[in-house]
Amino acid sequence: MSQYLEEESKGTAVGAGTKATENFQHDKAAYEAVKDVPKERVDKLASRIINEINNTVREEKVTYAEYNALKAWLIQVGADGEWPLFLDVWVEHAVEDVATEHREGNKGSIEGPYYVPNAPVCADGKIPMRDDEPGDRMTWTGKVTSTDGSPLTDAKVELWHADSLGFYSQFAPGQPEWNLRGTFPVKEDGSFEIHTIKPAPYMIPTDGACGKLIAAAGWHAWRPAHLHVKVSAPGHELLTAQLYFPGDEHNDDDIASAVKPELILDPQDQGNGQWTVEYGFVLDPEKKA
Ligand code: MBD
Ligand code: FE
Repeated sequence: MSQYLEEESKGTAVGAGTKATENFQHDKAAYEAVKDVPKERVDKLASRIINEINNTVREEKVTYAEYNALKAWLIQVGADGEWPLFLDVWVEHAVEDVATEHREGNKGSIEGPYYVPNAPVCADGKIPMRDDEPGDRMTWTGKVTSTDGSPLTDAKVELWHADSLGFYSQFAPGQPEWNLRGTFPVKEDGSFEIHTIKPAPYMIPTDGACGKLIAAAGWHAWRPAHLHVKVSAPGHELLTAQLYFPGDEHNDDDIASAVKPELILDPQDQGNGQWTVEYGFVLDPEKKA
């Protein structure tokens, strides 16, 4: 266990941030998706955000020293590769609320900066982990259905989460490439059974620009323990969500504001470090244009 901590804790904000930034930039879809947005829309959004900043400056009488500190800090966010972290922690939750407010099915939550597509398919239900992976074992059963209750027999659940030390594979050193990342196709009846570990509370990197802001403002850097999922099925809206654990002290003050009561699990302690939990997903059919 301490052998893992030593290796994994060599990770830095710049390391995780650089990887998150590179991964995002490999997805060239970001600009493509807005290529038909009219300039009136861009004008409105950009003007509103700039005006909000100017209003804050005037109302709070922001000094040159503060303005220069902001400039230095923004430059550092980029240098540390922390724009994905900054945006996903402090902005994405509002975007997610807007994007999913029409849904009748499952509540979702933010994706965050550490998703990697195409995780190995685990037909046996076992997520990739080290032989001596630290942490309690958890067997998770559930079913994927449509909003009308019918099972979605071609659904798949992609699961990714931190290890028991709070590190994500591919973003901190020391873990196998796909550690605690897997793709789980459901069975013929839409059900799934996944074997993984219970993750630990997660502290966002504190040694980069985001950590500097958190320290300067007297905030904390914690997210509650969480499992990330993407659940998909043909003809249905992709569900991106996170699942949480009852009693976590950060469920009520998640730095990323991404906890919803519907997403808190009810795990059962089977003793000897073994847990079971039941949680299924309800997907909304895609609206026909
Ligand atoms: C995470 O693991 C996470 O889920 C979010 C939203 C931000 C930073 C790290
Ligand atoms: Fe996370």
